[in-house]
Amino acid sequence: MQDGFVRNSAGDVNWSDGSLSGTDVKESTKTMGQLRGIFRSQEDWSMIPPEQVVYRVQWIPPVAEGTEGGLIWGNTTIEPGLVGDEYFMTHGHFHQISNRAEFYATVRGTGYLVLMDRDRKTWAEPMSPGSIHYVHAGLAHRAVNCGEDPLRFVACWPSDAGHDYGSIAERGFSLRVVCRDGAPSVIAA
Ligand code: PAN
Ligand code: ZN
Repeated sequence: MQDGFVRNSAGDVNWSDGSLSGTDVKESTKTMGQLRGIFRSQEDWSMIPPEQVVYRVQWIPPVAEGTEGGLIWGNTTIEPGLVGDEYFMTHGHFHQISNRAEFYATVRGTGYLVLMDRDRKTWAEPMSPGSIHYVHAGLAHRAVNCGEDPLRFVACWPSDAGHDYGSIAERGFSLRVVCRDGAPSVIAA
């Protein structure tokens, strides 16, 4: 084999859980303390240790974040758990550039992908292993783990999409996913 003709340009995905390996893998962790104001009940939120991990994200940026025309591959693992009657979930965001879409695909676990447009019309798509979710450009998106095991999904988004967390921090989504009689229920917020 001649040097330079065959090489791996990004990294490796373990399809059994979506995890990534390789030299360019970035990682971040979101704890309960970092999710202040996201869950409905501040009182229930304050009873959970702030260092409790809610979710982890891994991603590979083959080009610098912010670069136009590139893509980023990543995954998210949301731990199982409840804040009062509300399931553990991601913060949720709009993309900063409003015409940037995204794919999510579930690897393990069950839950919902909550989607909301700028008029606050909100709906939810069930997530289960193998489900593919196209997040249309302009929609806010949040994943919710309704199962007893971690919810793991992979995602691919444009490298210049950016993350607008402020709108969600201020007003949230207009739907919440809560546990009613042991089963998930999607209710108006
Ligand atoms: C995902 C999310 C990831 C974590 O990679 O960033 O699931 O959710 P928050 O960013 O809302 O904390 C994605 O949607 N990227 O665009
Ligand atoms: Zn996104």
